[in-house]
Amino acid sequence: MMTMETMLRELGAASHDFSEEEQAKLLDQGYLLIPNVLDATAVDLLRRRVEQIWEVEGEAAGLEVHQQPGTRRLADLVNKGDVFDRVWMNPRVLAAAWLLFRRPFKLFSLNARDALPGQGEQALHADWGERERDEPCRVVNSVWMLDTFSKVTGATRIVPKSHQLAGKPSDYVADLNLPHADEVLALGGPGTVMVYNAHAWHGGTKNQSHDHRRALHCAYVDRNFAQQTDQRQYLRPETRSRLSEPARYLLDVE
Ligand SMILES: O=C(O)CCC(=O)C(=O)O
Repeated sequence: MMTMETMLRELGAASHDFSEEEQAKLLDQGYLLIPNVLDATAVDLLRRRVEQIWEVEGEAAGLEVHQQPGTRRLADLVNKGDVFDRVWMNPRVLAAAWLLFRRPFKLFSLNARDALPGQGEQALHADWGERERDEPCRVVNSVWMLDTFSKVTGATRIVPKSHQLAGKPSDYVADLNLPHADEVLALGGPGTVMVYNAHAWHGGTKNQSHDHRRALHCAYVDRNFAQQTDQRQYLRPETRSRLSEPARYLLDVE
């Protein structure tokens, strides 16, 4: 029978070591930027594929989860190309997620988000409801930069250490749309990934450039909770036919 530990070992995540500094960043600050997770060829393949899907899906793009004014979104990317396997099964990101969870987890969702020029700003939020005092990490997210994330292009903002607070962001902040005094921007070139404890308050900022600001969001959830995209419901036969046993475990479609 597949277990969490076997899955991590078979997908190559068990052998990933993070330095003390990286571990502190992830566990204490709540996020870690990992450069060069994707090389230029992989970024190009992913950009092409998301553009194809946007073209084909048109007005319906993103509907499986939600659409958002000022952005183009996509959902259920597990079933929309094997090019995405390198994302949701990435050993380094899975190893980082394991550091945060330390308990069995599964894929929550794999989505794309493009903040359109002049738009894309979001209120600070956590990707979970109110956090109980001492509640363990229930959700880990990762932002995969397909374009450069800068102050101008609308990098994601995140408030370090906010994942440790009980309750919800509005218990602490009067206007969640304003910049927060402690927020930092997740800056990086295409191929960089920010992994974060998704109880941490974060949000998109405005894309002030004339270009795309595309990203994939790959999230994992404590295995005892529901997925955002129910993989059993959405799994296509052609996806199932290419999945290894550990991949099926990670999707929870065994
Ligand atoms: O794409 C981003 O910069 C962050 C998006 C985000 O946090 C969300 O859509 O919930």
